[in-house]
Amino acid sequence: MRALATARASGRFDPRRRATLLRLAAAGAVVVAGAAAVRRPAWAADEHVVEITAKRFNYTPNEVVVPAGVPITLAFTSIDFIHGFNLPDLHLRADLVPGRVTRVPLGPLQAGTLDFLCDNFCGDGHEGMSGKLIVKA
Ligand SMILES: [Cu+2]
Repeated sequence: MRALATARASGRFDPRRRATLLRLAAAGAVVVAGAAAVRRPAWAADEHVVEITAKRFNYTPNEVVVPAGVPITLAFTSIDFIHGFNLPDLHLRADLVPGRVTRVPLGPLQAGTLDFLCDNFCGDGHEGMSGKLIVKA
């Protein structure tokens, strides 16, 4: 876009250049759409990933045990609603949009138990939609 603006400002605007820029923008849109269609990203080899499914009105699993001192990533898939993930002790939250994997990197954690919950109202059982992240030394 900067090239287009520069060309306009200088009075040297070339219609062929505009067509090329439009083709590049269209190609970029196709690449972005293709990346969004990839449902499950590849994890790095040293990443401790826990996959969790969100569904009215629970997380599966709803108790997760992870090792302390190792970078942890939670990978959520919602199957029916834009549920929330809120981990108050770490001041973290995310929207869990159906059809995509929502990665929540937590970094290395100290031993203890952290509670998490859904913070998007998802129906009559919403208040009970919660889980525990148990970090073991
Ligand atoms: Cu909810």
